[in-house]
Formats: sequence, structure tokens, C-alpha cells
Amino acid sequence: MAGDRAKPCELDQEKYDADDNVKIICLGDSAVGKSKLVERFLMDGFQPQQLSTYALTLYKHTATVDGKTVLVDFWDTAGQERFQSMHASYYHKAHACIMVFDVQRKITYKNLSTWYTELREFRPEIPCIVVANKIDADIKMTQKSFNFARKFSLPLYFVSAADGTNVVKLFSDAIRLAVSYKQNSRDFMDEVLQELENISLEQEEEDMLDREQRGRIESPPPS
Ligand SMILES: Nc1nc2c(ncn2[C@@H]2O[C@H](COP(=O)(O)OP(=O)(O)OP(=O)(O)O)[C@@H](O)[C@H]2O)c(=O)[nH]1
Ligand SMILES: [Mg+2]
Repeated sequence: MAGDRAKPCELDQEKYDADDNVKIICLGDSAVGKSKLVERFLMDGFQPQQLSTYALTLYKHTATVDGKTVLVDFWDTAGQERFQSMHASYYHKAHACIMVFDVQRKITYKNLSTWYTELREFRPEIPCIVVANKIDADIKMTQKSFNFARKFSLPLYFVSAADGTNVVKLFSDAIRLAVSYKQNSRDFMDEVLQELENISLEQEEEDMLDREQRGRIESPPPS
């Protein structure tokens, strides 16, 4: 899989040309490194300053998976929202989840179960990757077995946004999983939503035709 850096002016055109588009959400406590990981992947850079995400940041990216162009939306939110439930729209139609904890702060690992429970309420089936971030700060952590991932049969990646270890692999795999989920999923909610969208589109078309017809009848005949 090859990734191209997103160029805003090209994205609209690419949207029309793209073979597919997927949404990937990031979850995890505040300051575990969610934003830094996305930035490392998209910009291949790391600015160490701490700026907590306010509400929501949406990153757009174009990737190539098996020769097909895929538009990827990365949704990154503020981890401190753990104390309230995340708004349902954050999960809406997500195709994969990257769930991050900080190997230096045990509490962020413990809180994974809260994040995971909420994720599964909204998206019972989507692929989810568990991410142990900041391994540059304590490389010994890569020897530890983190049972949470094993318990739920989730893949676990040891990464560092600071030095880039495994970041491209993490995001490339997440994109692949999202695409394959979208292509193969028989998620009932998705099907229902799709049906509803089709119905409202048909209704809009009918309304438009009605209005056009009425317009013709109501307008005075040409003299
Ligand atoms: N040593 C080290 N520090 C990191 C790494 N990734 C992030 N940080 C630091 O951790 C802090 C938080 O990073 P963010 O990416 O802002 O964390 P976040 O999860 O987006 O936080 P919220 O937006 O508050 O939810 C920053 O000071 C980063 O410099 C890493 O891989 N290694
Ligand atoms: Mg952030």
C-alpha cells in the first residue's frame, strides 16, 4: 500500500475519482498521543508541544490499496471526553478504530475497557487496533504482555509517534482493515441507514418532479 500526502486542493477532485472512502476513528485518554500519531503518519513530523485536541479534528488522506484509490477520513477527538459519553455521530459509519494508550501511564491502559465498551455499543463489528504508544520513552514495555488485547482478540501494535516506530505500519493496516470491513460487512445498521438514505433520495427526486410539473401547470400558457 502506498500513501500520498493529502493536498487540500486535490481532494475534491479525488473524491470523485476515488474507488472507495472509509472513516477511521481514534480513541483513548487525553495525552496518550492520538493527534501526534496521526500527524506523524500524515506529515511525517513530530512537534512535541502539548496542545490538547479541542472537540474534533478531521484529517483527510488519500491512500492506494490493491491499486485502488481510497479516501480516508481520520477522526481525532479530545480524550478528556471520556467523562462524558462521546457523541454518537463520532462512531456513526466508522469502519475501523485505533485505540491508544500511553505505556508510561497505567491508568490510560486501564481505561481502555471503558473506551472499548462504548465503541462496541455503537459499532459492534468494526476492526479495532490497540496501540501502545511512547515506547521510545521505555523500550522495556515492548516485552510486556498486555492482556487487554489478547482478551478481546485485538491486534496490538507497539509504536512511537516521537521516533516513528511502526507508525506507517499501524495506519496502513488500519486502512486495509477499514476497506475490507466496508467491502465485506453485513452490518445491519449500515444496511438500514443505506436504505433510509436511498428512500430519502428517491423522495427528494419525486418531490422535485412534482414541483416541476406543478410549475408547468400553474404558469400561464404562452400567448
Ligand atoms: N515520548 C513521547 N511523547 C509523545 C509521543 N506521542 C505523543 N507524545 C507527547 O504526548 C503529549 C500528548 O500528545 P497528543 O498527541 O496531543 O495526545 P492526544 O491523545 O491527542 O491528547 P488529547 O487531544 O488531549 O486527547 C504531547 O506532549 C506529545 O509530545 C511519543 O511517541 N513519545
Ligand atoms: Mg489530540
